[in-house]
Amino acid sequence: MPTTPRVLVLHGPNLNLLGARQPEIYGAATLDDVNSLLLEKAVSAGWEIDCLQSNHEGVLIDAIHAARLDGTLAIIINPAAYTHTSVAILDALNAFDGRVIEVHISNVHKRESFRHHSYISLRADGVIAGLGIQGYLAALEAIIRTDKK
Ligand code: CA2
Repeated sequence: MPTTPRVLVLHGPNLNLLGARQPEIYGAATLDDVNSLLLEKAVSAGWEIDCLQSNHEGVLIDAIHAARLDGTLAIIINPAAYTHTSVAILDALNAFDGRVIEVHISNVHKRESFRHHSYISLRADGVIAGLGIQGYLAALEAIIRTDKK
């Protein structure tokens, strides 16, 4: 009997504030809104989905390690500010064999120069930036269409 394919969605620090502050940059949707849309799309395609937000680097790394071992096929990650600082998250993703898609709500390339470099992009199979929360749904669509069940 084939197992249900699984995708993990990781949201980095401060993304719990989505919808509450800086709507001109990040939009009006909350993180619960994003996760509900992802859940609806995943379930209708026959996928399992886990969504986790953490303000702590180690919690995100532990979740990536768990995904290595539990059959997760793909990770969608918005590492938030850790994008620009975290060799540790890059190393964890390098130990994960499935697909990795990096998502940014804002177009980081239109913003301050320190946001132009991503450690995570050294590992990501795809990168989406500047599409607002639609970027998460585009990432999930790509995974559903291309990752074999
Ligand atoms: O554009 C993105 O998705 C970012 O990953 C968001 C990060 C930022 O550090 C990256 O450079 C780009 C910031 C996440 C903070 O999110 C907030 C949302 C609402 C209010 C305050 C912070």
